[in-house]
Amino acid sequence: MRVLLISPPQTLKERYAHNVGDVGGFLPPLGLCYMAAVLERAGHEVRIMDCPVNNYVAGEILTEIESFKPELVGIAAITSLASVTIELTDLIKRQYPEVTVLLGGPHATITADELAEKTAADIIVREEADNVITDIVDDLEKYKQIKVVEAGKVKDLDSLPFPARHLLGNLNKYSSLPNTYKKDPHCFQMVTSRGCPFTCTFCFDAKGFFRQRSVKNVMEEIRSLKGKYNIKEIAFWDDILTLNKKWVYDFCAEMGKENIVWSCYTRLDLIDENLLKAMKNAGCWNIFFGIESGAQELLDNITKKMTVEQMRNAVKIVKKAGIEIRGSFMLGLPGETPELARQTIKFAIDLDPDYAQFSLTTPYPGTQLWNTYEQWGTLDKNALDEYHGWSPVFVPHGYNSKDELMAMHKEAFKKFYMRPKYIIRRISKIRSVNDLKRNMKGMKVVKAFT
Ligand code: B12
Ligand code: SF4
Repeated sequence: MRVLLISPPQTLKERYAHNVGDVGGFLPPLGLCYMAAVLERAGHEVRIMDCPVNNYVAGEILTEIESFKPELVGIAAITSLASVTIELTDLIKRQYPEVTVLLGGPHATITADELAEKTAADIIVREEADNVITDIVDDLEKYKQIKVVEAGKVKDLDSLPFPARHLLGNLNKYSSLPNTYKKDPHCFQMVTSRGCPFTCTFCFDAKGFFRQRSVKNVMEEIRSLKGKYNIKEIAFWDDILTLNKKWVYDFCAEMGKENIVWSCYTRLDLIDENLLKAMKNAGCWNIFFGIESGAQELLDNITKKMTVEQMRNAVKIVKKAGIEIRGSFMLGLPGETPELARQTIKFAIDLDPDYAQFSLTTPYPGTQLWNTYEQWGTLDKNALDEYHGWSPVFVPHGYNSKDELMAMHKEAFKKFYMRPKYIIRRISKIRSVNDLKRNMKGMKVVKAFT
């Protein structure tokens, strides 16, 4: 069967709600690549239209449907693109009623029943579609009757083929934000695990069932990427790469042989000195940590299950290991007042990570915070297009207005990045033309947020 998978249109300006110019970069839709790989393995003909990176809008999608004549079109739905996804679905069904339209992804997972009722979509899949996609293709009529399909989670990640990156065209059009690559702006992305068992109330992935691929399977993918694309750098997109320390040691033993630099995401309570040493020796140069706040009561309100002191100590050992830190902080948290926000900003300055990101708390549908927001503040439930972490859709009771929260957001970026100490350190770390370019791009991003 011919299947077309679509990542819906979105500009960088829409994604960041700030003018980051061409610095933001686009990243590949790995979820669609996984589904495409499963379909190709079963003998189907698949195309992926990644609209954001190619600057495609609805017109190009209709032209592609006209020429490729897919029997099934799958669209990935995230919350900030809910209305775009719905409009696109209705447009395709109006023009090509014979084509089956399938929706999936985080937003479809949460609002499947509503989408089934309010849109022209034929099938909506909850959770990890690589589990069921070939069954759906084999019997479209049956699944159209079922309409909302519960895919659940893939138990054995090793059973999946490697993502079908070859369907994305020239991979050089993808590029990472300046603080997320070291050597190569076109660095590759991978996922070794899915799910996170922690309980942060704002997070879409909370209380997830953690599964991880075997080291052997991950290394096979890395070696095949090296062979095909001569890759020099990888960004691992797992929520918490270091949950299983034994796995990390085994992985580092293999990764150390590859001469590849890499970065990852994890929690500050899932690392220790020896582990970091092994990671550093195996090429890890940068870790993203969700630090969120410097006020203990705010950490408790979101059930981060970590103390401010724990974070302070953990940051020290990451620095000692010589690994760069991307610290993610949140403003507008439940229970926050401007005073507590300033405590977070001060904490960020005290910790002094290599990069700090200050995002605005966004209670995505399906999160615990979405269900309990009234206790904590006001939420604009109609502004789903702005659910991207950079707009004040949620305003805690401790603030007078959205404007006050936005002013705090600017203040955070200014206070953190406009410090002479920070600027001097960045300049002193420049070792190559590449480093210089990275820093100049970084300055542009900061400027957009201040
Ligand atoms: C990497 C990443 C990004 C990257 C790359 C996005 C891309 N091009 O794919 C970047 C940095 C660009 C990004 C941006 C954003 N992201 Co993001 N991102 C992630 C992250 C860490 C990994 C995504 C991934 O590849 N996972 C691995 C693959 C295998 O899983 P998957 O994508 O979920 O796909 C599976 C299912 O969802 C489903 N599925 C997915 N698409 C489709 C389509 C169809 C038709 C079907 C049937 C099924 C289906 O099947 C797939 C295979 O099992 C996730 C968290 C996570 N751990 O998943 C957040 C996550 C997806 N992001 C999120 C958010 C909010 C955003 C932003 C809005 C935030 C921001 N301002 O930066 C923007 C949105 C911009 C955009 N257009 O994507 C939220 C989504 C919540 C929501 N309700 O929408 C998540 C879940 C993070 C979180 N914990 O809250 N993101
Ligand atoms: S914020 Fe991070 S640690 Fe917390 S539930 Fe989400 S992925 Fe897990």
